[in-house]
Amino acid sequence: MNVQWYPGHMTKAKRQMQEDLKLIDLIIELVDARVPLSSRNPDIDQLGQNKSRLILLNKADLADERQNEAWKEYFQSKGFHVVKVDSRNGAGMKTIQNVIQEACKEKIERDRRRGIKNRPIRAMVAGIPNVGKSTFINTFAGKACAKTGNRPGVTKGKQWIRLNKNVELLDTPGILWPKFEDQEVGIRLAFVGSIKDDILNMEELALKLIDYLKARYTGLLEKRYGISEAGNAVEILGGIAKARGCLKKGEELDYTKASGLLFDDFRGGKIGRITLEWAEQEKN
Ligand SMILES: Nc1nc2c(ncn2[C@@H]2O[C@H](COP(=O)(O)OP(=O)(O)OP(=O)(O)O)[C@@H](O)[C@H]2O)c(=O)[nH]1
Ligand SMILES: [Mg+2]
Repeated sequence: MNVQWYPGHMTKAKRQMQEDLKLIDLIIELVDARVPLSSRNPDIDQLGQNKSRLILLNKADLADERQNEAWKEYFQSKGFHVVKVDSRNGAGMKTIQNVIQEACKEKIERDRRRGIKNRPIRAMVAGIPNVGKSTFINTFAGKACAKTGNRPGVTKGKQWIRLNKNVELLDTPGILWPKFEDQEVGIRLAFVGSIKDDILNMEELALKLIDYLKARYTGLLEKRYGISEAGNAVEILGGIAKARGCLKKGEELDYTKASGLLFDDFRGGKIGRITLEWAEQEKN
């Protein structure tokens, strides 16, 4: 988890992905519903040409439901199949089965024309670190899954998980690299916990989150902490510190502790269902 990506890592991951893609029909791409664009991999569209594509808005339970719908439409308008899911409690899993058939309609047709019967759809799960790939695979595959063992004839002898008679899943999730050029992307990924906290200035980050919440989700901080949102971000963070008794020796407010607490609450969905980038802004 929380892999640090260097150019060498990215080259290696890209090569691995290219190899894996040769074996599959469908890419199941997980994105974090709170940051659906920032949590996408910049190269996947190019790498995944000619493959059926399914985007899962994972952690939909933590994101704003109105935005979930807006993002679903957004990706559908770009030609993707989309399902909202909560991989922890399994919401959305039943829909996926049908959507997979729909997404792979052409392959199924092609097989039929060639007289190939019952060749399962082969899929792989891909996404950036911490987006929920392992959780999704466990929930989706469930207990019924059986590893189908090495396939003869496949160079590397990959392991497959048989989900049912129609679908097989490549058992190594493809870990993708996020985009790094845009600092705002890095900040949003840090908000949701996809970048190591200890390399970041948590207080600075907390102030940014407070500014965003105050503007876009007015009143949620007031409600959670019983504080006023009237002041600037530093004052609000001070208010949270006071409300939660985050104090250093000598009664001085402990902003670092308050920042940690704010992020624990935010990432745990305690402040509310919050989306950090809005689909409306991406329409054009
Ligand atoms: N609330 C919520 N939490 C989720 C969901 N899916 C995954 N998580 C949590 O997100 C965290 C990361 O999940 P993993 O499944 O380990 O993510 P991953 O993509 O396999 O991460 P790497 O193996 O590091 O690439 C865990 O704490 C999960 O419990 C979801 O749909 N909703
Ligand atoms: Mg994992």
